[in-house]
Amino acid sequence: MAKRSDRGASTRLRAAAGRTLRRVEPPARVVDWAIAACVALEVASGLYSFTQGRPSGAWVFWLHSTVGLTLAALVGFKLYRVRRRVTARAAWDRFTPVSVLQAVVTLAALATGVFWVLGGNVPILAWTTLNLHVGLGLLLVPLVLWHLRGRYHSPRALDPDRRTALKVGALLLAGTVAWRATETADRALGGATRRFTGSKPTGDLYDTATEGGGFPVTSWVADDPDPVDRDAWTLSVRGLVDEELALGYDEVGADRTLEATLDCTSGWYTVQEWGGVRVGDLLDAAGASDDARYVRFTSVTGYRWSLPVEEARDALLATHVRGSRLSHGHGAPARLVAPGRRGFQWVKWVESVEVRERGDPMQWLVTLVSGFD
Ligand SMILES: Nc1nc2c(c(=O)[nH]1)N[C@H]1C(S)=C(S)[C@@H](COP(=O)(O)O)O[C@H]1N2
Ligand SMILES: [Mo]
Repeated sequence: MAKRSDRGASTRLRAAAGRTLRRVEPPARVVDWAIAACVALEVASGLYSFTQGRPSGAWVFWLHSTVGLTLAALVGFKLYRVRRRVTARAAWDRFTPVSVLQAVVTLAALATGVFWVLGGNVPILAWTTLNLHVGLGLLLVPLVLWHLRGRYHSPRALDPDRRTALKVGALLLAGTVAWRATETADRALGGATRRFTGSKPTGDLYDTATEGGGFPVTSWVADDPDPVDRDAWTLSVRGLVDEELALGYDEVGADRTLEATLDCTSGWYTVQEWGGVRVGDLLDAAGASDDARYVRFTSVTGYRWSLPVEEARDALLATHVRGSRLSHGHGAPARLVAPGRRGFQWVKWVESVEVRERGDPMQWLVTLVSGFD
C-alpha cells in the first residue's frame, strides 16, 4: 500500500517537473541556436578578456560569466531532450560520437570555469585549472563547427514569438543571478582576493617560498633563452628618433620605482615594486619624433609587444624588483613593466625599444610561436 502511493507521488512529481520544464524551456531550435550563439560569445569574450587588465574592462568578465551560466541551463535543456538519442545505440549516426564528445567538453569547460571562480585549482603539470578552462573552450570551436555540419537547421525557421523571447530573456536573467550567486559564494569561501580578471594571488596557487622573487617565472609557450650577460648586453633605442642609443647596463639607470600588478592570463597576479628607467626618459634622451605613435619592445628571443606612445612613456623598463636585480627567469637584464596590461605583454629580456608610426598586428602571432625553432 505504502509503496503504491509512493509511486503515485513520484509520477506526480515527474509530471510537475515536466510541466515546469515546458514552461521555461524555449523551443528546441531556439535552444540549439542559442547554444551556438553562447559558445561563440564565450570564445570571443574569453579571448578578448586576455587584453583587459584595467577595471574599465571588467564588463567583459561579467559578460563571460553570465553567458557561461546561461549556456549551462541551455545545455541542460538540450541534453535532457536528446538523452534517448544518445542512450539508444541504434539511434547513433556518424555525427553522434562527436556530439557526445562536444557535450563532455562543454560540460568540462563550464565546470572548470565555475570551479575556478569558486576558488578551486587542480594544477596539471604547469597548467592551472584556468588554463584548462581556456583549452577546453578553444577545443569547442572545431567541435561546434563539425556539429553544425551534421545537424544544421536554418535559423530562418526560428520565427521567435513573444513567449520565446521572454523565455530566453528569463534564462539570461537566471544566468545573471547565478553569476552574482557565485561571486557571493566565492566571497563566503574566502576567495575575495580574486581580481576582476579572475586571477588569484600567487600565494593561493603556488608555493611562493620556493620561487626566487616570490612569484612564479612563466613564459608563454616556448620562450626560454640562455641567461643574458649583463656586461655584454646593450639596450638599443631606435626608430623614429633624432639619435639612436646603445646603452650598457649601467647607462640604463634605475632611478624610478613603480608599484604595479603583474596579472598573468594563467590566473595569478602579484603586486611588486619594480625599479628601472621610465620609458619616457629613454625616448627623451633619444629625441623621439612627433610622428611617433607606438613604441615596440623586443626581447632577445624575438618576443615583442607595442604600446601606444603615451602609455609607453609611463611604462617602466625594469632592471629591479623589490630592490634587487631581476633574476634571469624574470627577464634580466631588463623587462617591460606595463601597468594595466596583462602579463604576456610585459616583455622579458628586452634588447630594443623602437619608436614607430604603426602598431604591430604580427605581435599576436609572434608571442605564440616565439621560442619554437
Ligand atoms: N620574452 C618573453 N617575455 C615574456 C614572456 C615570454 O614567454 N617571453 N611571458 C610573458 C608572460 S605570459 C608573463 S605572465 C610574464 C611573466 O613574468 P614573470 O616570469 O616574471 O613572472 O612575462 C611575460 N613576458
Ligand atoms: Mo602569462
